[in-house]
Amino acid sequence: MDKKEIVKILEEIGRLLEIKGENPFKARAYYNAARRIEVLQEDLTRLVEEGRLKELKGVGDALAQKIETLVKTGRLPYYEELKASVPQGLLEMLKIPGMGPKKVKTVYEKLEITTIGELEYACHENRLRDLPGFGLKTQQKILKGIELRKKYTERFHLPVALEEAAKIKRYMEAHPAAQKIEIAGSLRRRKETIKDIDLLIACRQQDREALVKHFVSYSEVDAITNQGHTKASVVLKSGLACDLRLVEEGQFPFALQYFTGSAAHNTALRHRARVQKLTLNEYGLFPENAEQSIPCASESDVYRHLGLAFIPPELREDFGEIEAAEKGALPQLIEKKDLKGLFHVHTTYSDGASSIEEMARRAMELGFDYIGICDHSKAAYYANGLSEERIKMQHQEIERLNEMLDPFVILKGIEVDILPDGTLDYSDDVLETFDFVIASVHSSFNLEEEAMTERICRALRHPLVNMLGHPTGRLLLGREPYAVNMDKVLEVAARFNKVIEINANPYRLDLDWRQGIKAAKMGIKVAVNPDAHSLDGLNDFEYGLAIARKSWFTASEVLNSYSVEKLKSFFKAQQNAM
Ligand code: DGT
Ligand code: CA
Ligand code: ZN
Repeated sequence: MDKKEIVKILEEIGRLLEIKGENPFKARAYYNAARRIEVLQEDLTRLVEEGRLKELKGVGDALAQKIETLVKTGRLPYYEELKASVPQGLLEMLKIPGMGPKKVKTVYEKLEITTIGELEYACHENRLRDLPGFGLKTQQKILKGIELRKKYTERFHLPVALEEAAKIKRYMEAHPAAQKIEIAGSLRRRKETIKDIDLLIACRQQDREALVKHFVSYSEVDAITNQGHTKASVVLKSGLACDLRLVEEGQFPFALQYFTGSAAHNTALRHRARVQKLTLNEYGLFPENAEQSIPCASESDVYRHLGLAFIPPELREDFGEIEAAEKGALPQLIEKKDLKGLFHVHTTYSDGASSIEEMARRAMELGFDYIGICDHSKAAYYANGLSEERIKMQHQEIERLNEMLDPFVILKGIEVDILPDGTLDYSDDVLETFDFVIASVHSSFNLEEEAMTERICRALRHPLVNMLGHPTGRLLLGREPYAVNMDKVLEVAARFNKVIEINANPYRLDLDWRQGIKAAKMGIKVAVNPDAHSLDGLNDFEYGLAIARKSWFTASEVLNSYSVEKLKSFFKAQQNAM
């Protein structure tokens, strides 16, 4: 092991000791030893062999022995054990500018944060701002650092990708040679994360060069990775890549179908074409031995010629959509116009940034008839969870606002913590004062699968629980779901007529749509919940709506399509059914 590596390990030991909150002198001794070795003129191995390590200032017996072990064996059990004793994400967090060991220790201890993804989420929820030694400036700096780091990761959250795609689409549309233009790929399918933007344009052959040139000259382009006659690729300043493909107008429907994917859907579709003695590719749909494609004016035409109903892009994942399209059994997917209200809205009563009235008025502006306020319960002390006393205050305020804002309705909800044993942190007589109750897991993420599953199922069986919040706790690109058997959870939800949340926050999108498809088949109801912590957060419902569609949901199984009256009786019926 060379000197550089040894220096690195000694420094890391120092940082680990700091994160663990050990005696500061101990950490400092390691930093000091690292410095001494770094500037050492002599050969370190010789120093070890001659037993002269202790000549280095500040290096005592114990430290000398550890360095010796490192030099001689290339390993140090003490270091390995130390490293294994803290979550790995904490060390990664140190790479974020502004995050020193002390700060890492603070967020770990106070907020149970163990990954960069969780840290990012906590910044968005203003959780760091109020921690000792932090503040708004620090929080902003950390968030900026995380965003910079993300530029070099592989996949992106939906909002960034959608925004970048919309901008570049507008930019390309402004060119007179673009006849048709569409975003294809995973973005059009509303996958939960996106690798790159696939942009498709129809133009005349003689205009291709000009369009490629226009594309690579876009002001947001950071690097050009490919520039050809019919395609070009760039990396945008945000780190997101964008592929452009140019086709003739007649090929556009086929190319759009092809580049929308998914690859699995396309493979299945090509298979089907072959059975019908047709060849399907990005250029057309060709009968056997034919040079000319069957003309199609739209994607619907392409599907029609294959004997299929039009398959909405969100469903093109090879999850049974082709069979359903053949039988005319595709669901009538929920649409924006079906949504009458939103649940799971936080306010300044807990960790939200706006008042109940502000949230309500924004929801009215968005055209909704009601919102369900769901602040945190008392176990969520880090989020200023509500004491029984403050619940009463909040309910009085809601009643006053309801008189003022009529016919708009504010529902009294709560996001109650599911404690590790599956009980809730309010008594039944408190829970009864709400119009509805969402139960969520916010702590002890590390339970074994069986214990976690029973924890959640137990909460779901509680007669006063109406919905399960963010069922797996995942943070997209940030934190894995906790170990939970979702099949069992869905079974319990189906049996007791409980609603599963589709958390619409683009960092969560939890329930995952793959589970969502199962839930829809089982007749389980879902709610598209923005989990809004600010006025703008209300708009997140759009992402949740996309996931509800991607999960094959029709309006009738999505709670947000209910009127207030229907909702109230539904919630009552849920409780009485138990
Ligand atoms: P992403 O970019 O990873 O978020 O997901 P996609 O689906 O956008 O994947 P991408 O960008 O690699 O390709 C866009 C579409 O092009 C893909 O959904 C289907 C089509 N495609 C690309 N390569 C192939 C392929 O090798 N086979 C088939 N069947 N389709 C392909
Ligand atoms: Ca793509
Ligand atoms: Zn929550």
